Amino acid sequence: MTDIDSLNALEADVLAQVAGAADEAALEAVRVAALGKKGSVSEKLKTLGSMSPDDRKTFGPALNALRDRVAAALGERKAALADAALEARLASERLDVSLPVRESGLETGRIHPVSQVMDELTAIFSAMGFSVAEGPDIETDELNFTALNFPVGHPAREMHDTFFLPEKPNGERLLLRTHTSPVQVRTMRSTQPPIRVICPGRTYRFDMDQTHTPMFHQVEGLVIDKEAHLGHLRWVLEEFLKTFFEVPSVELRFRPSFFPFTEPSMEVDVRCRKLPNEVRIGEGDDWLEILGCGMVHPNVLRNCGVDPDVYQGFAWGMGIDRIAMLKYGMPDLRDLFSADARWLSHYGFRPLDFPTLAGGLSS
Ligand code: 2NM
Repeated sequence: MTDIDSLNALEADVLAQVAGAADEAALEAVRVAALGKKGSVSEKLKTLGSMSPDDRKTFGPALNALRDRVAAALGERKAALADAALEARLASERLDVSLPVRESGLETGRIHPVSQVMDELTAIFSAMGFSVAEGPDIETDELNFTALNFPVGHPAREMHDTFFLPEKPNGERLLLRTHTSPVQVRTMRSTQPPIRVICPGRTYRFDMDQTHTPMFHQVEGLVIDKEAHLGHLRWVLEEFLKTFFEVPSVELRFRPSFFPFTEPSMEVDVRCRKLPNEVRIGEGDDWLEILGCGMVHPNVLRNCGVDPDVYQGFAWGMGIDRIAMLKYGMPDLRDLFSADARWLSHYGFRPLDFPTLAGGLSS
């Protein structure tokens, strides 16, 4: 039986629970217990159907008004709790705007000096009309040796301490390239002369001591044209070294040498001053061996589909790691590959300072 007193008692009880709900979750539980499908208020509303018409006239409006007041109270309490929660969060989460800004990767990241020097080489030789070619680190014996006039069984192959991959079932033995010259072979075989190309990249030799690492970086250059000669080679090397070391002039000394892929072959020294903690290029009374070069051997041209009776060319090769150390005063070769973040933050370059001839290579 429903009467006004029990409705008043029910309303007082629900409103007391609404007022007492400590957070939004507790308030939701109160809402479900009162207005949910089986809630106390909903159950009362369901009794209207079985009432006499007179009772329904009395209790219908009373119950609906009760439900509306409960709903309104729930809404108000919910808003008050949300406000309080926000206030508490604002009070607890404080931002100290005087703290330094956390740097992004663009600020803290550094370009490795070897990458920087490769970018410098690319900028310098591009300005001279060279393009850049790359090839795979894993090569065939034919491309790394045979095409380059290192005959099978020739002792010249032993000058390179080669890393070989396990022999394949067909007897082929791939290797880690010992120089970037196979890229020049690929270029000559795929390109009609004239050719002007540099090939920077990783190279591998089984050698490890104070001045050698089993992986190192080389850049080799190649020019093929009808009248390319040693005078052009000398000019290219001088221009390159002047620009790279950012000095007004360099002096070179050519000594006869031997490489299987060039004839004649030469080793090149550059005039320098050796100081206790640095080497200054372009001045002084010392000489520093810096690269090897020569006229491309006719056998190599033939092996690469270039007619040696029509074309000739010159090539050179040098170690990138060593010229990077010389230019940027890094004393120990092994530091280049030690992956030490502190070393890199000291010797590395900012990512957006890309070297250009116009903007200054290293400034
Ligand atoms: C060197 C020294 C001399 C060289 C020769 C060639 C090719 F493919 F044209 F035959 N590439 N690189 C070369 C010549 C490399 O490195 C010390």
